[in-house]
Amino acid sequence: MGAVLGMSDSDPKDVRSWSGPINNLAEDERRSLVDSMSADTRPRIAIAEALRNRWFEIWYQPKIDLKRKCLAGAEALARIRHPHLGVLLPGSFLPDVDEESVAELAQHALVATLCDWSMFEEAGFNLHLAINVPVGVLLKLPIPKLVAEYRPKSARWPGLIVEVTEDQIVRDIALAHDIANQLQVSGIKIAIDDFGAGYSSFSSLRDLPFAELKVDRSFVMGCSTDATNAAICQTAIDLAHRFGSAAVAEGIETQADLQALMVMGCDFGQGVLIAPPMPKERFLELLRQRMNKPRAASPKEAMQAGGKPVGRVA
Ligand code: G
Ligand code: MN
Repeated sequence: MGAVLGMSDSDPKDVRSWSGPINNLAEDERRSLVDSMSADTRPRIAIAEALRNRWFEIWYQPKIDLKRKCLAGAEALARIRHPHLGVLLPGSFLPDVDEESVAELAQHALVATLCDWSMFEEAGFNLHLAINVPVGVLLKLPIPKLVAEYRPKSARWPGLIVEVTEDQIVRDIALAHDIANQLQVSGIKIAIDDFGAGYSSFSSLRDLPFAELKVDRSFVMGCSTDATNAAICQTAIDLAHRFGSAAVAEGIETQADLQALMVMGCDFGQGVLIAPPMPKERFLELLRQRMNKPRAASPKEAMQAGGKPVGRVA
């Protein structure tokens, strides 16, 4: 991976890699950065068994503000660390699973992210954290009660983002609307996940209060060269802005795609080019490293001082 975000001394706008090469990753952690296992060879693990044995870990994938060139938040992603099979991605524990088990896992992720926020804040970062929860599970969980019990007490807490996939939202838009309104009271905002893959008609989203539109990675990949994908990304970004929401590109893997998305006016970006999902401890370590670096001068300040332009630290 390339230079650390904003630390390139040749181009202050370089956002190629926030994480830089991630050292200290065990071999199985490195292999699990993106889901490359085929559906037939994946081991299958029951969620209840993994929860009982405390095999679940919440990993974090940094989300970068592409305009301010700094870390904006992180998406929480569930992983199993199996004693014999190593680190497993959701393909090994989510397909065909009953809603009760998904609810238990979602509750675990909700409580973990509410608790972890304070740890990241102590490291000097006020982050917008996001979790992934299906609509059915949002209805089952006592979310206001859980948030009231576990939310950070700090007045600086910006709330939590819940990512709901577009196909689930458009299946019952009135229900999604009710849920979004109810959750707002608890400081929870909705992001529309995997946007573009759900074939919604734009008008169905008209009245839904959502904070983010997350453009599905199948359209992000190759958006610098594929005219169709570029058109879809641009349309989604413009649509988000017209609704007063932010556009997030998921799964950015190449410098060319990142550049194209920045030209299109995309607000936030995630993807292995910038930073892969990583265990909480690695994420915290990177946050602390950034805080301990002397704050870099703005490009303008650096130019005035006669030095090379440097970017933001975080
Ligand atoms: O559905 P959702 O958008 O929440 O998917 C998140 C998943 O995408 C995670 O499991 C994560 O491992 C994977 N992911 C994150 N960044 C990338 C990327 O740059 N490329 C690919 N192929 N997958 C990614
Ligand atoms: Mn997501």
